[in-house]
Amino acid sequence: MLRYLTAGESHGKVIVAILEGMPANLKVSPEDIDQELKRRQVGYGRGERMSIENDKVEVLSGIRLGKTLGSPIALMVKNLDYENWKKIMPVEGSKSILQEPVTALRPGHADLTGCIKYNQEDIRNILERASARGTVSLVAVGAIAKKFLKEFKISIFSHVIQIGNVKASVDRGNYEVIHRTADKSDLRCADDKAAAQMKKEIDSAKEKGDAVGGIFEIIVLNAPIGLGSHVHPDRRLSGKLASAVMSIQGVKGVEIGLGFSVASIPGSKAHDEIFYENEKFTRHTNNAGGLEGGITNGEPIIIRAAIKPAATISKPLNSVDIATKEPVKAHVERADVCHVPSAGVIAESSVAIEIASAFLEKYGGDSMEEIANRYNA
Ligand code: EPS
Repeated sequence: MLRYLTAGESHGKVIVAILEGMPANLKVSPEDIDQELKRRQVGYGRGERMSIENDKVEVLSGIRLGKTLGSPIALMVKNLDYENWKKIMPVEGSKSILQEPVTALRPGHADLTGCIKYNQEDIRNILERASARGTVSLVAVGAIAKKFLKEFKISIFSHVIQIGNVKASVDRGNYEVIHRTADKSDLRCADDKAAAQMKKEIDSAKEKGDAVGGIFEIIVLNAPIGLGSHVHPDRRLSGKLASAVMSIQGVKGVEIGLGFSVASIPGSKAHDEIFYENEKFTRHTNNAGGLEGGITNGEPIIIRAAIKPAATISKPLNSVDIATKEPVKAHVERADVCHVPSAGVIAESSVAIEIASAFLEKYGGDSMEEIANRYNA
């Protein structure tokens, strides 16, 4: 239903995206998008790059007088750091004017797999696009999807529940509090005590020349019953959500609801009993994480993802030089020590795009008014 395409290298001129399929008459301003871009940039443990960038969108098409036209929406964000990389990232020129190629492979990055696949000798030709900088475009598109969902009172937020070995403890009965507290925290963690420990974990990784990963959780509130379908694998919303989150740089595990822990409890404890109260079907638990049979069941959608530590670490691992095949230490360049909080914001966008798409599939129309009529009916 919604389609989007992104382009841009980490130290290239710009990051761009085109979103197609958004209905007409949705109110969106560049500020709505910038707000989300700003949320993506913050987070304790980010590297120096974030003090250079100040991501702001330029809307190139698809929005007029503050409302979508139903036509493709083209978005562009400038890489301010490009000024410092012009000599390394020119579109034209010969090898001789470039810096030395990057040849020391980083374990855990796309360096080796990408160079072999695309027949490249300079790892920079791979790392520039593999970089999580590219998620700027995803978040810009996701901001519009979120704005669309908000019209139907569907909200999405994320919070960090683990950094390294430090785990947060939150009161799951109150999503409003989790949302508010996480948004105020520079680690996007709703447990202040744990957040203080998490910062120590990040500081210690930095001191050791290491990096640290973690787990974040995404919560979708007020999604109606019936998004997605059980009838075919590629229509299951659970699969689409897992794929969207798994496709974010660094994500190595995704779970929905109880996730992996469901394997160790009996069926009598695993499933959410059904009640009929106040003229609607209700649950007193949400182990399914809001999805049954690949379809939303009206409960909050709960997704968690584990993200590995960044592959660029200042105390580099043993590796091989792609040109000489000799043993070397892995390539080191400026990087984030921890990017788990940003990954949560990025995943909110991936999830928003999938939910908006499923919503359009069910209640679709060409204008917001048409969709609202169908939804209300
Ligand atoms: C990244 C390396 C760092 C991060 C970058 C992702 O960038 P640089 O190499 O310029 O220091 O800061 O993330 C962003 C720039 C961003 O906007 O999120 C990597 O190797 O993936």
